[in-house]
Amino acid sequence: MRNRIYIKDLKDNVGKEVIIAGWVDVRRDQGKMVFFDMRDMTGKVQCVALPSHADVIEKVKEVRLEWVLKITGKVNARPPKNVKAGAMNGDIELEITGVEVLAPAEPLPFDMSLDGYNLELTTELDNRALVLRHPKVQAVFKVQETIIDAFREFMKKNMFFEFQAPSITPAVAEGGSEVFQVNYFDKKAFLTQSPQLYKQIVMSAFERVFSVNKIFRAEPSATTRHLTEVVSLDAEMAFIDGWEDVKDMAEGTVKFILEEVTKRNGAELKLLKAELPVMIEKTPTFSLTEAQEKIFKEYKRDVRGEKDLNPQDERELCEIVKKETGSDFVFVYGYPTRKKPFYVYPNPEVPEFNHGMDLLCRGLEWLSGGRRINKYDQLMEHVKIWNMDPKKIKMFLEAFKYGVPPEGGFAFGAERITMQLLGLKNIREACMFPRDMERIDERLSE
Ligand code: AMO
Repeated sequence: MRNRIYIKDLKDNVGKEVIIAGWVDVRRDQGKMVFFDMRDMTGKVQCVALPSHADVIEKVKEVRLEWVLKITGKVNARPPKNVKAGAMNGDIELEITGVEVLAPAEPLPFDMSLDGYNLELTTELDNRALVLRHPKVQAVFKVQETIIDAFREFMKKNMFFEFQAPSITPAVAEGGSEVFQVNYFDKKAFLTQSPQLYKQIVMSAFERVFSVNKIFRAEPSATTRHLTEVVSLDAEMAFIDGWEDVKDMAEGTVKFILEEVTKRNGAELKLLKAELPVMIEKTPTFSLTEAQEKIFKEYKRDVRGEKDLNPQDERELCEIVKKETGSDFVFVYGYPTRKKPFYVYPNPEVPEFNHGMDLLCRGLEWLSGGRRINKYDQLMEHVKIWNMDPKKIKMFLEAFKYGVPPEGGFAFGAERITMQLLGLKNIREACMFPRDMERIDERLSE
């Protein structure tokens, strides 16, 4: 729009006539005057229609919340008694001299004011298009934007190459039944569960690689921490000495993300009353066996020998570590080899346990990764034991035929980090358009 200025720039135009455009955010009628706040992508400002502009008063009388207006007006300093210290544009207001309605809006179905907004999650999701205008909802996705941005930035700083992974795949990477099958012309294919095999192929040519892409998991249960479509932040690196190098890179990535969110999202964190998790100098790290011992010792609950940590174990371990060290984060490594995917590297000293790892924070898994098998013969052995069809992963195996250095990598879901960073109760709040068993925009049961 020609000649339009952004609301954030009004303060530099005191005394001048300007044009702004945006939405009506709050409306207040006071006697013969009409006040309303206008909102654009840069902020808010109070506008006032004075009785001296009879034509303007007549026009703005019909204006309601969320109407889209183009306003011509004079930027005035507010009288000292009306100054709102600390608020954006708290010391100025726009005296309306002309108004054009660009689009009217229907009456709002619920309270969208800053403090009055209080919706059940299902109502929020049913009304996503409107709710996205609320500053608290926007704050969540602004933080998520930083998380993804910071991941990219940290990877590039460390010489990782970004590639695009395919979403349609001939084989199941992670195993298990949590996979969507799709009709692919006259054949069957799968929506990718993870770019795992592709990041390993690309790593074998580029050394350090990362991708930001969608993964799909046919999660058959409705939990507060699972989605069926996830933004996965994936990394893979060659020439490692051991799984600890992967752990250090994962730790550095998370640390950088926390720093960037602190730097860029102060306003959003304040609005959401969010306190970021604490990462100490060296994140505490335990083998699965040690973690289970800790839980037994502290809570007298015997999970020793179990193949994995269940949600209660994850919560309790995080509580113990927080109490002992102040860290909200903890790494767990050394899972039973047979319980994890075929590509994970078995510990040469104790082959029943592997060099895979998870990063937990505030009672939940954030990230998985570890060292991978890089020698072709060992990989083929695992392909056999895991009952994989080598024809379906021919391209992956081919990379390893021709020499691949010791390597590893990790991945984490952008929604899960967003949820945990901000202390949200449900992962659906951290996904703009969540897909789950019960919803693809609309509720599937209806
Ligand atoms: P994994 O299956 O543990 O590992 O997934 C990695 C991370 O992705 C996120 N995530 C999910 N988030 C929300 N809903 C889901 N259904 C969901 N599934 C996964 C979590 C999890 O920690 N290939 C390996 C990674 C690797 O080894 O590099 C993998 O996919 O944050």
